[in-house]
Amino acid sequence: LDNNKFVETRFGKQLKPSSKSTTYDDVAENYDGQYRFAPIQEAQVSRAMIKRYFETMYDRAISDVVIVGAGSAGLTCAYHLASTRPDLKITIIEANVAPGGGAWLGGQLMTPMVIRKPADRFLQEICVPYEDEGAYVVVKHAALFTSTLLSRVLAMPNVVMMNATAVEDLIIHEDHAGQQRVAGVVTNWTLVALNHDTQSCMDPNTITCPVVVSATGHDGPMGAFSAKRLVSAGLLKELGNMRGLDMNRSEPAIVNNTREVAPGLIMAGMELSEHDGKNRMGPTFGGMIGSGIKAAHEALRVLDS
Ligand code: AHZ
Repeated sequence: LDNNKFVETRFGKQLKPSSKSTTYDDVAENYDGQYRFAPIQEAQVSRAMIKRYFETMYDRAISDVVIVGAGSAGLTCAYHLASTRPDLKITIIEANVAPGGGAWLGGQLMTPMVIRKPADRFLQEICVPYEDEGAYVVVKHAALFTSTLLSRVLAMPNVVMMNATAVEDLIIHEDHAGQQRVAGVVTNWTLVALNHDTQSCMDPNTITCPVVVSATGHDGPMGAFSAKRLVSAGLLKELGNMRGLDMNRSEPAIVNNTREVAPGLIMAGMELSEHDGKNRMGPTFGGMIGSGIKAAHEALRVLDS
């Protein structure tokens, strides 16, 4: 990296903004009136991606924290963890091609996003503008929140995100006293994970880590993954199942109960509603922010214990 081109900000190293805007004419002027690109060979493109991606996979096969699910809870957790502890290797696994979970819209395909106080403080921290309505604030488009948070998280040097990759199992070790402990995740390309019944052998990969944060949302095609796996693995008797919508009960309940639900496994966001049997809140996102921050604190507590 040419360090002269970057500035240190509180969000990490960022490109210095250019003093003048780039126009077509500026660029074309330097190339006889034609906009030309520097030449490249196709293999260079492949190698540029392959080298970095597989070196990253090699490195992150041992991570400090794996966050499963890049929705509002998982991303908030990643931001808080990565910014407080730049020394930690934080790896986010997201089953979808597009990270962000349900936070691209405010509710029922409508764009404004409602966040109840005091979670507005997180918007100030990551510099997302909003309208103040007293007890709650409104961001003009949920995508402004999610894209800003994503860019902050991905700019941090200690964060890696692997999209289109599903966690399809947990690594569960047993110590000499017979105590079971989550010790990492089992991953596969999402397309492979969805096609296990059509092919005979598509073995998965693994990432080991002392702490997994699961934030896979409420039940759906892939959601509540770890909660359901805890049941089938015998670590949880039965799912609590998400209860009906009650904004006033649900948000504090999700935040305050964000915790290590099994040794080595912290659960955050709406996945917890399925685990514990808590109410949903619908399109108010303060609970997801609070839960993500609490999950980061819990992860640090487990790492430091
Ligand atoms: O793709 C999923 C989404 O991006 C991802 N995910 C799920 N299973 C996965 C797996 N491996 C990897 N096995 C997986 N990734 O997890 C993300 C979950 O994001 P979300 O937005 O669904 O959950 P959240 O808990 O961060 O936010 C919930 C938002 C809701 S739902 C709700 C209601 O229904 O009442 N209210 C709010 C605020």
